[in-house]
Amino acid sequence: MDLIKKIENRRAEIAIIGLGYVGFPLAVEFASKGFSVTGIDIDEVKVKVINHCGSYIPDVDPEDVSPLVKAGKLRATTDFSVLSDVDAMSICVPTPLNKTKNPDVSFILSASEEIKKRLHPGQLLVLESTTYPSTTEELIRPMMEETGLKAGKDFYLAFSPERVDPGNKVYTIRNTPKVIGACTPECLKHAAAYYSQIVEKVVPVSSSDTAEMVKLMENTFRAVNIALVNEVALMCDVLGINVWEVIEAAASKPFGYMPFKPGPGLGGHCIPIDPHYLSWKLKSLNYYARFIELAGEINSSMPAYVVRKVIDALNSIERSVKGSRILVMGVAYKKDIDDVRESPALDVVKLLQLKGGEILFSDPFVQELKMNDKILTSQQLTPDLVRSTHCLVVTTDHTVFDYRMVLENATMIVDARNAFGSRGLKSDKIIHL
Ligand code: SAJ
Repeated sequence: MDLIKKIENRRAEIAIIGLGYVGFPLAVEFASKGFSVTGIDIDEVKVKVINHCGSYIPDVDPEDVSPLVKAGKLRATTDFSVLSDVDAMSICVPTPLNKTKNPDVSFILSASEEIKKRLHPGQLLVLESTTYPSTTEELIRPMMEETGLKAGKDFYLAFSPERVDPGNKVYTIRNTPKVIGACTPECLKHAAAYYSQIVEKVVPVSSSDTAEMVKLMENTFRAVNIALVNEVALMCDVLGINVWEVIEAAASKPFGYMPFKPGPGLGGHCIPIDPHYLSWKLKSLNYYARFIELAGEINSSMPAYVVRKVIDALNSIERSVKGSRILVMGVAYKKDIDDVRESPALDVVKLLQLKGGEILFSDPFVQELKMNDKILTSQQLTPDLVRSTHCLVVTTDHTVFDYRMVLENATMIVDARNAFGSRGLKSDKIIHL
């Protein structure tokens, strides 16, 4: 039976390589549609949790995992040899930056090597990991065609960017349109048939390069606009204007404007990283992506700006950072999630520690942090604890915090997220961005 038929009657065997915040939900989605899905990850802990019907991703409910595992529709393994028996696979491995802020596609390459060993006619491969334009066409395609098999004839190859927004309850895999670009029309047809089983809308584009660029455009758009609004915060500070009032009023414009908010910097595994994949690729083609580089400079200067606000706050009560007890509220990279990757709050903690402050943190989603060789554990936010501090810093505005209690008991507060102002809580002891 040909692959499209197998996909359409959900008989295709599927593998999802990489079971992180992209791969694990994707595996669950395909399995819940009736496909037999094998998740592959190098992390044995992830594999064990899944095979025991559990979940380590807040957006994936164990209640959804359990029936799928018990029905034999979903399983996980560290063994890539299963790829010999699958018909279609999505590669969802990380694409970080290395120490010199250059793209690290080693995870894509090692997954591709494993696929190549088992590549056989009739298989569909889709890369989902965010990467620079030409990765699919110039890196993966030649690797696979070294086997003698041809893309579009013997196997099918496409790129389809992930659009997972961790914690977003409104937009899920199902109702988020899926962009797909492929190496040949036949490849596109197969990839579209594959994803049409789990998403409402597929958005085909003319090539895998185009699809790779779509994703980078989306995330560069965010990084640049966040940098712009961060610079507006710096300008308003100089002008003595409340930037939050400016932003709120600007957002009343019903067209031609999109509200972004200043903050302590840019966190997460995508927005701070993806644009540098684009600027790196362009540099190799002698083009300097000025907006991306400038946005990076501004966004990464925000933690130090927050620390300057803490110094001002302590100064107003004739204290220095050294010898003061400072509590950081929220260390995840954005509110109501547990992920601390690239979180600017970590930079704020590090900088304050280096200035000699006694730094505590409170984050209901994060139990402990290892900072400057110190292990910090999350503190319960109680009136006594708040009273015992000289200054609190809101770096992540988790919904669950009791802002009113904090305001009643705090000496000074630096609010990097307008967490108090947005709740109508005003006071002279609050210094905002
Ligand atoms: N941030 C601001 N101001 C803003 C918006 C965000 O400072 O106005 C900060 C956040 O606090 C966070 C960082 O930027 O530290 C990234 O925030 P994000 O909302 O972009 O969240 P991510 O990185 O978890 O997810 C994004 C997706 N988010 C949205 O579209 C809202 C989406 O861009 C991608 O699907 C995803 O990255 C990805 O995986 O590429």
